[in-house]
Amino acid sequence: MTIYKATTIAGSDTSGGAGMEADIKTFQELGVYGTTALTCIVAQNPNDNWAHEIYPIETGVIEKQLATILQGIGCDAIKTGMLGSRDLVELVAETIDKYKLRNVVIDPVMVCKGIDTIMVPEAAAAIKELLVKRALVMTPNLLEATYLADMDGIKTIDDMKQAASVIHDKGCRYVIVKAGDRFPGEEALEIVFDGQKFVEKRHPKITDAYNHGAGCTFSAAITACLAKGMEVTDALETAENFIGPALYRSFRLNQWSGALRHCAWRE
Ligand code: PXL
Repeated sequence: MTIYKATTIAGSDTSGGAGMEADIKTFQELGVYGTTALTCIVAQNPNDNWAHEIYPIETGVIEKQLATILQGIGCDAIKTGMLGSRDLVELVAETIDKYKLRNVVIDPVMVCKGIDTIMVPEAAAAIKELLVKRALVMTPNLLEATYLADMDGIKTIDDMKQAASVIHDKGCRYVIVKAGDRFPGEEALEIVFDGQKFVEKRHPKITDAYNHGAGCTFSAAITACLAKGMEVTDALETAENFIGPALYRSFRLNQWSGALRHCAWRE
């Protein structure tokens, strides 16, 4: 039996809903063996309104983890999550080239829920410069897409298409711009662009869901499917079918946060 393997280069969300925890739960659910190169630890402070405190891991240690995985084990697909410095983004770019990685999913984590500004501008600039052109798939939300496409803002579907097109022109093969629940109306929207045609994906908005970790889970599901040899469009379809139930069955953790239910698709 072939065991397919997926790798995530991501931060640890101690609360368990996002980051590498979301990624390996998703890999596991989709039948793929997961490995992790940890970039930082995020602790949430219960004495300070669940404020996210980020503790970075030295780049040299991340390099060691990547050697363990890529030199020592191998992987069929790889994704990135929170990359908090230019140094680290450079390391990821070098690693993609060194190991000739093809199934590369870049989730350009630049903002966290509730914070609408780019967290680390140098890292974001490096992602735009070095990772967009190395990505098979990118999954920006509206803020990230605005930044990556050098736009002033995204307010309409046409704006989303324009952003997807600009990001594609920078070298990424498939761009998925996620509006999530940010647009008014009954539907959550994604625009997918492969350089040829725009596909509008619409899903019923899941109101009242705890969506912490949804972005990580979605890109991890795409990565798991690519690891299994699926085409991008099929991987995307499966990821959508995976995230829907996980959101519907999301649950409260405490007064500040909740989490997706990663096993909901099989219940
Ligand atoms: O959802 C963005 C995200 C990614 N990675 C880590 C996180 C978060 C948000 O909290 O903690 C490690």
